Amino acid sequence: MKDELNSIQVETLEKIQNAYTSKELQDIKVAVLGKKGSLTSVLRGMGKLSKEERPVVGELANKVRETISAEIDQKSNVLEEQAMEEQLKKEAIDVTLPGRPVQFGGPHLLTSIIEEIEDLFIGMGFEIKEGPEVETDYYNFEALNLPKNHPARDMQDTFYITNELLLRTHTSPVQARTMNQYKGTQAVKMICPGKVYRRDTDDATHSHQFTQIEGLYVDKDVRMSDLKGILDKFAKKMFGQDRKIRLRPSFFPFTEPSVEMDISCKVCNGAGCSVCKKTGWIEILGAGMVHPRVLKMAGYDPEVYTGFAFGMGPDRIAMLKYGIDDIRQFYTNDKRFLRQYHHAKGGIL
Ligand code: 2NL
Repeated sequence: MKDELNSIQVETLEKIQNAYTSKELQDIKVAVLGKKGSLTSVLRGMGKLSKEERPVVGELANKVRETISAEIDQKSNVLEEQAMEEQLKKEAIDVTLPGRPVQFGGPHLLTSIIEEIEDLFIGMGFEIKEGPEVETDYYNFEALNLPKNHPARDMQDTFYITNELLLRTHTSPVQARTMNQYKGTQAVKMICPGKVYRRDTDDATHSHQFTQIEGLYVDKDVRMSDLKGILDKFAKKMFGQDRKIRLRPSFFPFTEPSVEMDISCKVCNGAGCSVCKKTGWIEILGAGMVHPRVLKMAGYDPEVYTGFAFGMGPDRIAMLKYGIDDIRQFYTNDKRFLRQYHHAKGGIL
């Protein structure tokens, strides 16, 4: 029996030495010290021993168990430590490695231009107002002195949804709505940027959807000279202090008199080039004094109130400013095109 115990100890210690995982160690423990383990079954047979032999073998058996237990515990600690070290090695983060590059987005060129224009007019006391893109026939046409059968209301130029509803063809209805809301009780000083729609076939210079910014200043005693002063300030801030402006007579159904504004060409400084089509001037916007009928329909007495209005196209301004020759570039979202203008300022105008 002593030999048996000694060989259990020797064999088990060797197995422990060769164990590589906690599971293997656990299996060894069960196989030797467990209920059906080899050491346990030896101890069970002690009943057959003589009185003299029993304590001697008992003592040896206890020693063997303690030795094996201690060895298992120690090996278990070693294995746990190894496992931990391996895990730490696997999960190690090298904080000195360079980060993965992140692609930043940026504002669309039209957004930048619109925000720049908004800032300039906010600085001159104008409010920004927005309105619906699906409009009524009344606010888009009727209220702006474009009565039924006016050529501008042609089905060929307008996206009609029903007889009464359409996609707005300009942002003026936002202004007509504002005036209608105030009903002649207070002044209006606003600009309204937004998307507008026309039934056009898309090509390099036409888009069925583009952007517009219109401005309106209605109060007692607003004059043409106020319009000229504001537009001159705007042109100089937007295109450079050395720019001159020029007003030419024009026609719009909602203004009387109506004008178009040019700025002197920065590319050739008036000498004539391809950008200004050899005229030395570049058309930037249309404007005029609000037609008395438009004021009256919105509840403003044209004998008391006067006003000016203007409208411009950010698409056209961006194309002129950056030498862009195809309006579709703004709407086809080729990131290589858009990325060029993420930090846009300046340009050729
Ligand atoms: C252009 C010309 C213009 C207006 C827009 C307007 C609005 C109201 C009353 C009177 Cl509510 N006028 N807007 C006036 C003159 C010109 O736009 O060439 N736009 C791109």
